[in-house]
Amino acid sequence: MASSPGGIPSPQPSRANGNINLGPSANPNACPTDFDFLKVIGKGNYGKVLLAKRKSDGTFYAVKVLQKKSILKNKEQSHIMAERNVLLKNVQHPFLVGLRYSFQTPEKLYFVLDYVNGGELFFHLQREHRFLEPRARFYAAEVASAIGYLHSLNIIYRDLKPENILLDCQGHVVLTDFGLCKEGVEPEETTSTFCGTPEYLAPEVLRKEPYDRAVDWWCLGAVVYEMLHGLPPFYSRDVAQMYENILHQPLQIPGGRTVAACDLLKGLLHKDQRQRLGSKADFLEIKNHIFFSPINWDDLYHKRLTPPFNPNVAGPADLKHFDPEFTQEAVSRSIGCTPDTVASSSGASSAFLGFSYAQEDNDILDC
Ligand code: ISQ
Repeated sequence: MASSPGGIPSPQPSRANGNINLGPSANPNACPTDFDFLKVIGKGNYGKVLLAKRKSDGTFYAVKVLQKKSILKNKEQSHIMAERNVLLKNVQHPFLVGLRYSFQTPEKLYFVLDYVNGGELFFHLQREHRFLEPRARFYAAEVASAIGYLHSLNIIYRDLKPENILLDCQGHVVLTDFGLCKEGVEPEETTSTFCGTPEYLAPEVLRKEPYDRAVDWWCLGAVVYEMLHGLPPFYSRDVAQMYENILHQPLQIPGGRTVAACDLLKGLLHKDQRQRLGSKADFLEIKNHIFFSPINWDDLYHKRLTPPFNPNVAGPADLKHFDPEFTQEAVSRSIGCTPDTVASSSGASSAFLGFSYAQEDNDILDC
């Protein structure tokens, strides 16, 4: 079996039945009927994240369900494949969501992820408008630790934004949504494909220039800026104006913040990626910045630092921190219920041979 850069075996399609050997983490028998799908807890361009209870043991998971068709239409299949591989590589890191296993039906992809119920950082930020520096520092340090780890695996996260930063039940950061991660990027390499949220786009990305891991430090700067000031840097309601601001407007830092915080923001939000904080020694430069001097990075990694905010959840099924816009939406009967056609050698099914494929006679039996 071939190996990916992180040492996880690359998915190899078995020609006989379209199944794939995913190694020890594969669950070839998994299928949608293993779960009760309870609530929609997140929605993205290509699918939904559902709170699901595994029938066999009552364990809660966040199951990400993606329609193969819509992904294919948007030519995003390579991103999705990257997502699965990246998640498989990252189950070891304390601040990255763990992928337990993945499987597919002819029409859909399923990612069985750890369920994290402290809510989105964005949700808490919207409620409180902005955070004080110690709180912003704690989240920024946990995020930076995760990003540094991804970089050590030659992975660029690319899509760091508050919506992708969750809190666990204790208040620690958990990064999700690896759909835009770029795998196998060596330190000297750059890559020039991108789709992401405009607010956080780095100038080199807007200019469609090749970019490297420094793009993630720009995004960290954008998130820190928003945590401290309540709005993204260079923000304008007019998207064209915002692009213009990102490219040409000098960074404006409102008053009332420490010199260390201002210096960090200036360093991370440097328009020239070669002069940006983190562009030379990567995570080490961030770790050593004076803003983070109160952080003991070893304690941080081992979750020995008490989170500045306790989400106070009653238990694993407590959804109080999820936006009602998501949690009140009925779970579509199509989740696991579509009468998927039998996998064929062309079209949507065959384009996703990187997933374990649980053959079902007819998904409609799942309901
Ligand atoms: C895990 N727990 C809650 C929500 C989630 C959203 C996306 C990915 C993983 C998640």
